[in-house]
Order: sequence, then structure tokens, then C-alpha cells
Amino acid sequence: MILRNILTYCGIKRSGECHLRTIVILGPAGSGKSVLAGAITHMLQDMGMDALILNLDPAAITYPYDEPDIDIRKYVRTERVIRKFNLGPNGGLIASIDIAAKFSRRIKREIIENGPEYLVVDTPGQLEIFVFRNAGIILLREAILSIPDNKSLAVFLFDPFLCSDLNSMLSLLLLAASVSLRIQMQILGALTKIDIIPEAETKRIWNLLSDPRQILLQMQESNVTSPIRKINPYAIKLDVWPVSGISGEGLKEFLTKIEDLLGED
Ligand SMILES: Nc1nc2c(ncn2[C@@H]2O[C@H](COP(=O)(O)OP(=O)(O)OP(=O)(O)O)[C@@H](O)[C@H]2O)c(=O)[nH]1
Ligand SMILES: [Mg+2]
Repeated sequence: MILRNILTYCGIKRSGECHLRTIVILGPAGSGKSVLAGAITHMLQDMGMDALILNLDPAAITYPYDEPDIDIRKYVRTERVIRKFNLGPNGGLIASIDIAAKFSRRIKREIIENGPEYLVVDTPGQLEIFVFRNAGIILLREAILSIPDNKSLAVFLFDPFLCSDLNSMLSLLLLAASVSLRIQMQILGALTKIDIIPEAETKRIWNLLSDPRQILLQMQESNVTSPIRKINPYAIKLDVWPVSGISGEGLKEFLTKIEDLLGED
């Protein structure tokens, strides 16, 4: 471990290279971020990779994976912040992410000391508090993206239970585009929980999410009002992969895509 740390600090890995690959998992509350983060980490480990999981959710009480290797909760816990400052749940999370940002360098040091090949990042349920406030972006940049030789991408999760109609799918695609704009990272989409959705329904949702032009055309046919007509479908198009963090369906293909993207120079 000590030797590995020294080599890592010197910018050298066992193979003679030092490349960290980071996968940041983002998505609406309950969309399956923690389950998918755990599943991806385990699959990478099964493939012989040195993969670690970083929890950036200060409000997480339990995890659907073994304890995270690096945990923001070592530095700040939302339930304590709520008690200490007498806040509500959202105020508590806002304050704890503000506090968490102050520990960015400590987390960065922990990542460098561990020197993994892959870092999978689990993020807070309240996406908007994490992504649309500066503290979340600072935390992401200073703790992770500023690490030299780090190649990163983000995965935005689409929960099929939030994709029942065209309006909802379009809203989620717009949200994914906003997230991508805020975090300034390459972003892939993942349609989660496909193990509990009938195959035909998964295909229907996946086809529409993968081709926003179809969503807009179908909405226009049903006389939807004007601002939607102005949306450029190519501006919100994402590469979406159907996966299940529980059954593992689609995960191998998804990881192959991620490896391809992160392997490119
Ligand atoms: N069947 C099935 N259930 C899933 C899958 N992924 C997540 N779930 C379930 O969906 C619920 C939410 O999953 P989480 O991984 O905790 O979601 P999250 O986005 O991390 O939730 P927050 O952090 O609270 O926003 C849990 O009950 C999971 O068991 C999946 O691929 N298949
Ligand atoms: Mg979670």
C-alpha cells in the first residue's frame, strides 16, 4: 500500500501509467444512482480493475453496496447539520454540501492516496441542490476533476417510472442537458430498472429517449403549445443505455462503452 501510494504520488502506476478514470452517477431522487454505482464498481472489480466508490451524498444513511471506500460523511453528515443549525431537510442538505465543498482537498488527497484505476461517484438524491448550486460544482471540480491525468464522464439516470409520457421524457432530457451544461462533462444516459419493466415498454421508452425528434413530432401531433416547437432535438440528444443495477442486464455493454470513451485520448 505504501509503495503504491509513493508510486501514485510520483505519477506512476504498476503498469507504468497513471490514469484515473472517473464515472460520476447523477439523476433524480430514487432513480437508482446508488444501486448502479455499486453494480458498476463490483463489475469493474470482477473484471480485475482497481475500482473504488466515492459517496458524495452527505445525507445517505444506508448504502446498497458495502461501505463506500471514500465517504463525504466522514467530514459532514446532513442529520447532524440539521440538528446543529435547526434546519429543514433541504436547508440541511444545502448547508452540508456547502460544508462538504470545504473538504474538497481532503477528499482529493484520499483519492490520490488510494490511487484507483476507476473511481465511481455516488451523488446526492436532490440533484438540483448538488448540480445547480455552486458548492456542488466546486466539490466536483476541486475533489475530482482537478486530479491530474483524470479522465471523467457523467452518467445521467432515467428512471422508467418517470418516463410514462412524452412530457416527462422531454422534461428529463432537458434536465440532462441542463446538468451537462452545469457540470461541463461528457455525459451518457442510462435507462435504469429495466429488470422490472416489460421488455416492450423498455424498448418504447428507450427508442423515444434515444431519438428526441420522435418525442417532439408526437407532441406536435397532439397539438402541444409553442415553446416546445422551438426545441432543437439534436441539442438534447443523448446516448442512452438500458441497464439494471439489480439484475446486471445491459451493464457489460454499458461498461464497454464507458471504457471506450475513457480510454480515448
Ligand atoms: N428492480 C430494480 N430496482 C432498482 C434498480 N435500481 C434501483 N432500484 C431500486 O430503486 C430504489 C432507489 O434506488 P437507489 O439506488 O437508492 O436510488 P438513488 O437514486 O440512489 O436514491 P437517492 O440517493 O435517495 O436519490 C431502491 O428501492 C432500489 O432498490 C434496478 O435496476 N432494478
Ligand atoms: Mg442514493
